[in-house]
Amino acid sequence: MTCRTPAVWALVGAAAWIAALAGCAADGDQIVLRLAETHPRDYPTTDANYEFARLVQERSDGRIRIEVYHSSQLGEERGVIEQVLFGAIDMTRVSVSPLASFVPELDALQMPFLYDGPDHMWEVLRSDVGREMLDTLEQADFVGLNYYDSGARSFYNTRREIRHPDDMAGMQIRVQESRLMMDLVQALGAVPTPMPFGEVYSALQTGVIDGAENNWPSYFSTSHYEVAPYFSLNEHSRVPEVTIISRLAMDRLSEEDRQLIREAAWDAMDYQIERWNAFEAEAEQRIRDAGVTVTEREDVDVDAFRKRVQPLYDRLPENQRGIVERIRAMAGPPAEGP
Ligand code: BDP
Repeated sequence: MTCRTPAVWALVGAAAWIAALAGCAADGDQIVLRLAETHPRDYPTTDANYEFARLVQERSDGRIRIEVYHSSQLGEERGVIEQVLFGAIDMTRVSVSPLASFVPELDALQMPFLYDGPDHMWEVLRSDVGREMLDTLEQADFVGLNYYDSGARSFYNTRREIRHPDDMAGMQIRVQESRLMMDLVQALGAVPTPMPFGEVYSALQTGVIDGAENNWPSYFSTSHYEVAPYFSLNEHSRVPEVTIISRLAMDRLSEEDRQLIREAAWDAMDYQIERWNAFEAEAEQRIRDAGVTVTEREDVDVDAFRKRVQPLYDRLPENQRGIVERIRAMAGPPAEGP
C-alpha cells in the first residue's frame, strides 16, 4: 500500500485516494516515499540509494519504504527537481550543478579547481560548511539529506586531445543545466550547450555537439566513450551529489521519522564512497582497455585552465566568496587553487 503525496493523488484520482487512505490505515500507516535517480541500477549512487532505503526500512521495522526509480524512469534531472519542489516526487539524488539553479549558494561547492582532492572535499562536506549548505536548500522548500562522491569531471570530445584550453576553442560542449557550468565552458573558449544527460549520446553521435564533461563512471556507464573517444584528465571540478526530499513530504512525517530518515541518509554516505572508489577504478580500466585516447594529467596545462576560470571567482557574490574562503582554508598545505 502506498501513501503517496497529494499531488500524485490529484493525478490518479479521488477514488484511488479514498481506497489508499483506507489501505494506509489498514497497513498500520505504512509510508512509501519515491526516490528518483538518473543513473542505471548498477551505478554507485543507485547502490547507495538502495542502501539508504534498506537502512530506513530496517530502522522503521518496515513501516517506511523508499522505492527507488533508477535510470531516469521519473524524468531527467532538472524536471525531477521541479517535481520534488511540487511534491509530486518525494526524493531524488542529484548533482549540485542543476540544483544550484534553485539555490545559487550551492555554486560555492562546485567552483572549478576548488578542492585539493577527495579528502579535502569530504572534510568540507562533513564539516559545518557542508551542513550549512544542506540547510540553504530549505530556502527552496527542499530538505538536504546527504552528499555522495562524484569524482572529478574532465572534458571529452569527438575530435582531438585537449591539453590546453586553446585545444577546445569553439567546440560545442554539452554542460549540465547550470549557469556556472555554462560560464566555465565559455571562460575556456568553448561554446556551452546545456542539455539533459540522456540526450548526450545521440548528440555526440550526430555531431550536434563536439564534447561534454564528466567523471570516469558516467563517461563509462553512458557509453559516451564509444562516440567521443578523447578524454582529457584536466579534472576541472569536483561536483558533490546530494539527496533531497521535498519539504511537503518531510512535513507529513513525525519528528521521529524525520530524524530516522536524516540519519539513515547520512549513514549511507560511507557505503557510497566505497562503491564509488571501486567503480571509478573499474570504469577507468574498462575505458583504457577500450582504446580511448586518454590525455594524462601531466600532459595537461592545468595552470592555463586555472587562469582562464579565475574570472568566475572574481565575480562571485559576497556570501559565496565567504564560503569559498572557508573551503580553501580547510585545504592542506601547500594551498592549490586559483
Ligand atoms: C553525473 C551525475 C548526474 C548528472 C550527470 C550529468 O551523477 O547526476 O546528471 O553527471 O552530467 O556525473 O548530467
